[in-house]
Amino acid sequence: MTVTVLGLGYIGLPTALLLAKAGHTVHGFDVNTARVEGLNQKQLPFEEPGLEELFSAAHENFKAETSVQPADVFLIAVPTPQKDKKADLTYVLSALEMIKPVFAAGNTVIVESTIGPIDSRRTIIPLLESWGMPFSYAYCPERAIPGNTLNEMVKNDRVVGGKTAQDAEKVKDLYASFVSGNIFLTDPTTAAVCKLMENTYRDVNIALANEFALLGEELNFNVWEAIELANHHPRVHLHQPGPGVGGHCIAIDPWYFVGESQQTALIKQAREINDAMPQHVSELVKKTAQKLQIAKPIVGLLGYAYKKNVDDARETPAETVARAVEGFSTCLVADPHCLNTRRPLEDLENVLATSDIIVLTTDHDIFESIEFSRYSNILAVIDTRNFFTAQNFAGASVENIVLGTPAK
Ligand code: SAJ
Repeated sequence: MTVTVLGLGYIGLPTALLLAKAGHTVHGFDVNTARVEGLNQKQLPFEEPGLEELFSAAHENFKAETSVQPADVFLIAVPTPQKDKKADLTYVLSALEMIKPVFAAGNTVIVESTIGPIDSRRTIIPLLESWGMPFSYAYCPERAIPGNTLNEMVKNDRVVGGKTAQDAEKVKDLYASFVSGNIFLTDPTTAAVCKLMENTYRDVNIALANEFALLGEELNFNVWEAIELANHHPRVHLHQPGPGVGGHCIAIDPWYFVGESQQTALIKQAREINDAMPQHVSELVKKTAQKLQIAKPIVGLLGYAYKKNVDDARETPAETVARAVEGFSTCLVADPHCLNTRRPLEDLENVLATSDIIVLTTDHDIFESIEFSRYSNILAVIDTRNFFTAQNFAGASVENIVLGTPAK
């Protein structure tokens, strides 16, 4: 098959390369010409385990292009930001506009971008129908987690939502060329709802864990220990509290239900609980500064990425924590994983050597070796992920405040 992949980001690029490695001829298209040129000079635009090796194995069948090439299949993996609690389809619609001039009767369009529950039925399929040619269509939500994208793209089960049963079968065959997991067939609306439910499930459960963390601080118990013990029950799988929810999925997708229906009280409440966590972390910092009697502390945030061991800072709660903390402190942020962020980041050693209060925002492995005894300037550490151990504090006289545990 010849496949044109539109959008060479966190999902589109690995998908394009997996298709190329499976033997398809793949044209990658991105509106960012610098990214296209970079790829053709073998420069990858972001970090992802195994991506470099995959790129070397696949590059003979893959070419990045600055215009949309004709193909049997057009796969759309462009961003769908949130706008008014709905998926903003601007980039999907503009990708479709770019496909139109090269589209031929019988071609297939696949959308992988996260869209609202009824967007295929309400907008995308009618638009394709208006072109007046026979076509196949499927909505196939991506399910890969940043940091383990390649593995999950190959091994995870997939849901293919075809406009017709034949469309679904056709698209299943394409995915089966690189997916070893099961591929389940359904209609586009069910496929979209399924994707949004997966991330909403996680968001609601993280909100529950965060609420338990607030209870831990109020009622004087250690939420981390309580969750660990509760999870020994065979039917309980509590999630972990933290400084809030980031990333381009869990913090956004639940809104796509809220934007379509009034019957979303729990989903909305969970979003609000998780969105309030950065402010709570900032309050912990403020209280600590007051206790230490430092009028304008230097606060060092460790970690800017939205989760451990990735360079991805989309919707990161660390940015919200930093903005809140800046109201009463000088805030420095260090993250050796993140290189191209809008916020200027500081050198890790510099942050450790100058801060009065350290806040662990992202549990990157590289922070495991920090020895607080080496920095006499640090008076308190606020750990929002229950990350540091006694080893990090050996020989140090630092107050260790852990989110969701009794105030000392
Ligand atoms: N987090 C917590 N507590 C937890 C788990 C996560 O606070 O117990 C936080 C993380 O620190 C992070 C955020 O939630 O800030 C989200 O991280 P994540 O690792 O749970 O998920 P994502 O956003 O990286 O990827 C998710 C995945 N969805 C599910 O696990 C249901 C992935 O499979 C999807 O492909 C992806 O969303 C997507 O694109 O939709």
